[in-house]
Amino acid sequence: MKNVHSIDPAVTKMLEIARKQGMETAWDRYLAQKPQCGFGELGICCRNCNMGPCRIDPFGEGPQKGVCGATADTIVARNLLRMIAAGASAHSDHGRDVVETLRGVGTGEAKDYTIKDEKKLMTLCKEFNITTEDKSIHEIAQELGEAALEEFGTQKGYIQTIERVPLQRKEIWKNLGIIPRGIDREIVESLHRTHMGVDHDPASLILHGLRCSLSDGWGGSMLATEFSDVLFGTPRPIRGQCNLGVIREDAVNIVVHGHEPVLSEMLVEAVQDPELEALAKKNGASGINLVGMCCTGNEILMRHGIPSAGNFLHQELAVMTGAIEAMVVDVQCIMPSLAQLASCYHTKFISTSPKAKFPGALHIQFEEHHALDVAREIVRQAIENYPHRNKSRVFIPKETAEYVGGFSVEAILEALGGTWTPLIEAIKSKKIRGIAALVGCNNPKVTHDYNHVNMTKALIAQDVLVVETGCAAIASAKAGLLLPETAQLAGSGLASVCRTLGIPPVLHMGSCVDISRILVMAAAIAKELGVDIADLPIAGAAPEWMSEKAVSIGAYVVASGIFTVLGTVPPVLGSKTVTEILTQKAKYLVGGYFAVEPDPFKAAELIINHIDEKRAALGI
Ligand code: BF8
Ligand code: SF4
Repeated sequence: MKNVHSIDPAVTKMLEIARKQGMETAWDRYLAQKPQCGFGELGICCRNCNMGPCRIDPFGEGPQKGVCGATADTIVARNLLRMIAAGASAHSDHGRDVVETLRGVGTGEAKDYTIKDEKKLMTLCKEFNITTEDKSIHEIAQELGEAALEEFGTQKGYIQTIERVPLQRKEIWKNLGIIPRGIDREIVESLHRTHMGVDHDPASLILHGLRCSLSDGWGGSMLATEFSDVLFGTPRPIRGQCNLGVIREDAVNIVVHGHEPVLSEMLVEAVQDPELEALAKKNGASGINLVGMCCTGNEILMRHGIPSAGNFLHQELAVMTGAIEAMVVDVQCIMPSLAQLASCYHTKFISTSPKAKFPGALHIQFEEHHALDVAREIVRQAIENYPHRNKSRVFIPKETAEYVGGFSVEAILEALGGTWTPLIEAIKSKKIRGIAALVGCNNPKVTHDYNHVNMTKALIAQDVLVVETGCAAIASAKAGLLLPETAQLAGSGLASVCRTLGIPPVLHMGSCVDISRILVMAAAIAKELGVDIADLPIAGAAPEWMSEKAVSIGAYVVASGIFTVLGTVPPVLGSKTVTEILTQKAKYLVGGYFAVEPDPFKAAELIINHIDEKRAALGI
């Protein structure tokens, strides 16, 4: 699909507003960047030392080596490893903040947080070999928090959550030497290996990339998910509204955008404060309307049914409605353009993380030891900004869609009646042909939401149960695909399972760190069947990915044995060797491998063929 920015009518309307008001968006800046640097696209430029920058001539006429002698293979593999390390560090640092909050609950420092899922707390204690008898809940939380913090720098040789992996998989990792030894360690070693003059062998660099990514998927991200569940509750199915139409003309609108639920959960609490509610009314508003965006939006959507104003490419458009009193952000996927854009409206752009500052933003630092006070101050600032809204500039597109989110592994198990057997039976009888995980971002290189929505539809039509996270899940929510009624778009087998269980054919499993939920589910099904994850009729896809986190995700999904289709081209094609390892050799090494397919219908076919192959091998 060419020359169309988005399939979402709300986006099309807002882009018209942007044009009329002379506002610039990511789509404009993308066009201004074209043609994008060919060396960068192929991954063959290196700035890792000051003898460079160096680049390799892709046509074979110019230089084929950097000043140090590094070849295209080395440069591409090094760049890829750095992307993985950056992605893994983002997820894992998020995980660390959540774990620290739990420890803070234990010590009493994080006094505004509580423990919402004691059962999960106890289960995790068992996993981390922590005894709980005769200990208070606070002592337990502190001890578990400290044990989990150790995982980042553990010296015991491997991270604890690796025990969740089926034995066959662990054996593969052991033989390849890629069991992650500690979360921070793998990231640090990635930077060491890619420093000038260290690791130059593309296979060695990629193997370490897999190890580093595993410390994210089975480590940092998994801790983020599990500890968020302990603190904020394990999600259960919940209904809500989605898209820019959730912004209200008569209310104080606060958008919370970014990733860490440690902030968004406190805002959820603060907006319920009767005093602030009264202040909003005093300032002429009907109330306070908190809406989410991107993954932090997913976190509060999953647990509270808070409306989501949209996915990654909606962030600028939300400000352009002219009805946002505060855009509150923490970390990751926040466009720095928001600062200047907000200054063209009355919107306060409020940064909160000591790690993420933006020139032009109002910085109100979020501190976990007085979290609720900070959240209240942010809400107060938003309320007091309401009278500054220029009503003549307000345009809110009407589009909203209903969704059902909240499918944690626990919720799926409950829907199945407490065991995996009904799901496994449905797979065996081919009512469910297989499972596909669609995850990842938006990217102005491709028509917004087009790949997500069309791939999802194509897969469910062929009886593939789709599980989603991140901006992919929001795309489906906006398209109305996250509803039990969507069963009518599914093949007859999948539709019958959905009707029996009362679930949608597309399950929203959370934010991007919650891809760890998908791993846990895959591991559980594999263990139940007595096979490796790589033997299951499952696949992954990132149809519109853009972030380095997505690179880490792709790597750990593949390393976990799962075939993965990418919808935008990764910067690796400058090396035949690296491309071959990722798309072919990986299959023999770890079971999973990558394919690149920008067409969502063809990508769905690749997944279905893969699922059928796996079914045949299992004899089902
Ligand atoms: O972690 S899907 S654009 S919001 S990176 Fe970002 Fe991509 Fe959205 Fe969440 Ni994930
Ligand atoms: Fe060039 Fe080698 Fe330095 Fe990279 S590490 S910039 S290829 S000299």
